[in-house]
Amino acid sequence: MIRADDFLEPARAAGFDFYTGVPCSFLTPTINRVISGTQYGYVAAASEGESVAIAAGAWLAGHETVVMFQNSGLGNAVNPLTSLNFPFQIPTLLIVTWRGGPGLSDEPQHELMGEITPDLLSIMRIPHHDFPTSAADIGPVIEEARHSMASHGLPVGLIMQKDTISPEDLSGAAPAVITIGDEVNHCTLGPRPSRYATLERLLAMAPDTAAIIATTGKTGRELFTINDREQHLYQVGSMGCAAGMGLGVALHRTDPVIAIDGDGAALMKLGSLATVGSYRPENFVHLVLDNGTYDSTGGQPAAASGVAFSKVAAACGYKIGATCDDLVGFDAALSTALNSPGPHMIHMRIEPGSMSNLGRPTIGPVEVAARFKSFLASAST
Ligand SMILES: Cc1ncc(C[n+]2csc(CCOP(=O)(O)OP(=O)(O)O)c2C)c(N)n1
Repeated sequence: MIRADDFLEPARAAGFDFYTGVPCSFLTPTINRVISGTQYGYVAAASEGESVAIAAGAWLAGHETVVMFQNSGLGNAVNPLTSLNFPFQIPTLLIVTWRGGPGLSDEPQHELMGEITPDLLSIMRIPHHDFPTSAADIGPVIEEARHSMASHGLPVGLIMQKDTISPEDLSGAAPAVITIGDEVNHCTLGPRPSRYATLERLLAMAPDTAAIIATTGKTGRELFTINDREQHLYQVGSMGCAAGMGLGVALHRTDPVIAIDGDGAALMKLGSLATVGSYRPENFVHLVLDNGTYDSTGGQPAAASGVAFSKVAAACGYKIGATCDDLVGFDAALSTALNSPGPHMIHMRIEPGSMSNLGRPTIGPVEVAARFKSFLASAST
């Protein structure tokens, strides 16, 4: 067995300075040590897919990241790993435990994933190695992972077996206390604006220092069509990951970060509201454009139309959850969000539909990520 610090300290020296994930009993000592040591930043995610998105945001904001979870959760992370990290070339060091691993008598729910864990990583083109089990192997493994991530821009996996790390106590981990936020209702119940008109208004009001992350589908395409700027990131895939990525960025700057969701995408990773509400980045604005449908795929009714996103957000610890259904209310909600400490949720009820001459980003994801990263690096804070 090695000690958690035998791995964490050389990893820190190699530049890994941001940790996120979801616990597994095989990871308990490592996570306990990361949480207890003030030198390591850790964000507890609500799902493994969300942790991948949070790490992607932290990487865009200039950090080298480590994502830790159980191999069961690798299933939850397949979508962002394949449709966010891969196309945008966003690296992270994945520590994946190996429940159901070789020679291990484990629970039935781990049997199949235990068999396929290395193959699943390989099939996702994620290079992987055994997590080091001796002190002598740690340096070379970290160095090789760092080198691979820098040269290919892709995640690297380390598969951790049971009892690799000696026990560590958990200390200094005060549970996040949620303070229920306020709700504000600006609704007039009149005709609703389009997504396009709302995005135009957003761009007219947001300062140039704001970083804007748009969810998959027509939201990103409309944003691109209105104006294409380095401070925009169009999430072409990873449905539901806008808030997670936004959180990862927002925790590392003070200028505004605006994550634009659809109602379908927000429902897909509703747990992200709780993560945002417990880490409470004051500069975070979460805009849900709610047309009640999966508009981008043909207007099918969304899973749960009519959800009061601002109530959910306030209950999860957002400072203010505002609901609006016209541009006057939107102006008021956005002005508050940009000029007072958040996190803020703006639940904007809009008409379904899009413009006829809708464009698609002509700039590829790798370039979008690179210029967004350099925007974040060059912006004042
Ligand atoms: C994980 C995943 N599931 C499904 C899709 C297909 N898909 C792309 S956009 C979209 C609809 C998104 O709906 P919503 O978030 O409400 O935004 P809207 O299209 O209404 O603006 C769907 C289902 C996808 N890209 N990824």
